[in-house]
Amino acid sequence: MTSVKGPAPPPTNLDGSALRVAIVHSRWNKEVIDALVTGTIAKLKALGVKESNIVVQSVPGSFELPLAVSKMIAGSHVQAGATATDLLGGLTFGASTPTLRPQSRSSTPAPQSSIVNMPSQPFDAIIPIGVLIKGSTMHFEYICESVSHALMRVQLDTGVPVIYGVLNALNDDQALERAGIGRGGDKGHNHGEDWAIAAVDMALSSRKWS
Ligand code: DLZ
Repeated sequence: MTSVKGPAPPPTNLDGSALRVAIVHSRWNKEVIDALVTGTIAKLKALGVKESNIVVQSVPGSFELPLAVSKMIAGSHVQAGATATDLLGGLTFGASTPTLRPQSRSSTPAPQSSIVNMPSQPFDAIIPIGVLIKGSTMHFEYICESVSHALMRVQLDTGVPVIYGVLNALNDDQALERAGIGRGGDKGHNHGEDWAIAAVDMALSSRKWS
């Protein structure tokens, strides 16, 4: 039996060509993060957002996302961070790692963003991306809850759409399936695509509402 759960089809008139969007992703659970960031960027571009108007930054873990989002919004009138063009044109998010747990210190680090400061259009939306996978302690519960509340607070305090791109998965398989890279027969669906749609949708609506 099919489920009733799921997003409605996106509006057909989403035109992101005038938008500037930021992605800030954590570096934990890199294989899943890489797939989600790639899916998000691909969908943003499919909706017309220019590669040069997609800024990508990274933070150590999901706990660091709210502060990064807050700072990026505050400084978003300047160009800071790598654009999707920088990343897709040379740097990559790194090779997939066989496990989902944090990379060992000897493995290749995720690319660091180049910082340049130039006047720029403020961000119309920001997409924090994190993958929390439940372990054997209460860590997961505390981080999931505090990060969710903090991201909502930044969104309401700043008036800039903050998309909820945090997966709270009970195990590796749930995380993989929600990034479209499931290891079973069904690869699942890349939620990064939904986050890109939500970002463009909210950015365009926010312009009308304000
Ligand atoms: C410490 C930790 C653990 C155990 N698990 C995750 C996780 O599944 N996903 C994630 O994004 N981050 C995790 N972290 C790191 C914390 O988010 C944070 O980066 C550190 O506690 C440093 O503040």
